[in-house]
Amino acid sequence: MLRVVLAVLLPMATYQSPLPIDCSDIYSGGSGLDGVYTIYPAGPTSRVQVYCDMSKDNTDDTAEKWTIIQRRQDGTVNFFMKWEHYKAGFGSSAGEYWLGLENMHLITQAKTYELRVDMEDFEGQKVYAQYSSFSVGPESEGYKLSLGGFTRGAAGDSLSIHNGQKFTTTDKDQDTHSDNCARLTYGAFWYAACFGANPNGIYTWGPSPRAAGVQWNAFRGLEYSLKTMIMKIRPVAA
Ligand SMILES: [Ca+2]
Repeated sequence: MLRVVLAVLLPMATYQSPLPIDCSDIYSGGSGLDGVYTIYPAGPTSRVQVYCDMSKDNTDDTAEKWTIIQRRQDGTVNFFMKWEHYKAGFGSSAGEYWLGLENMHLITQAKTYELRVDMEDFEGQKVYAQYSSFSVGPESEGYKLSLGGFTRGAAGDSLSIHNGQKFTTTDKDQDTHSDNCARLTYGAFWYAACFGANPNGIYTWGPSPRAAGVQWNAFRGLEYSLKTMIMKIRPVAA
């Protein structure tokens, strides 16, 4: 008798619990540990592996449930990739990766998110920059970046000049420069003409005479390629 009841109830229970679209949903579902999880930005058929930063940090007691959308840390993944790769995402969710513009668009359509960029240089300085909101428009609008104001962080603001820009890759020029910024800087980003930050630049281990590294101008300038750069988002608390 019990077996019959369960058979009826279980599919209903599964149906009623929505699939996670970000790490805050996974956290709400009872998983509080850092690590790789599966999210579903476009429904049941769209499994996406993502790294969740669930741990609290020293700067903010509530800093947890972050969904990592981009991560550089050791130069093991080639980020000088074309449009289709930046659209779909690439790399390894346990290591370096880009979550993909389409996934970013779908996720940030569903809720209001804030953005934090963590970074570290090769001398051990760790800083961050935080922004009040972050969303990515549809492909039909060039995956345009909508960024809220800089709120805090010792890294300083190097991202505001990218607000409102479309995404540019080496094979798709949507920047405001007469040339292609992705080709000029060996990266791919929401370039203007060209950038204050170049998170997807070439991994070049520190001093970098050409403006082509993993850079954040307000922190170490345009001739220094950082050790780590991590972009992560979480829903703004209601
Ligand atoms: Ca251009």
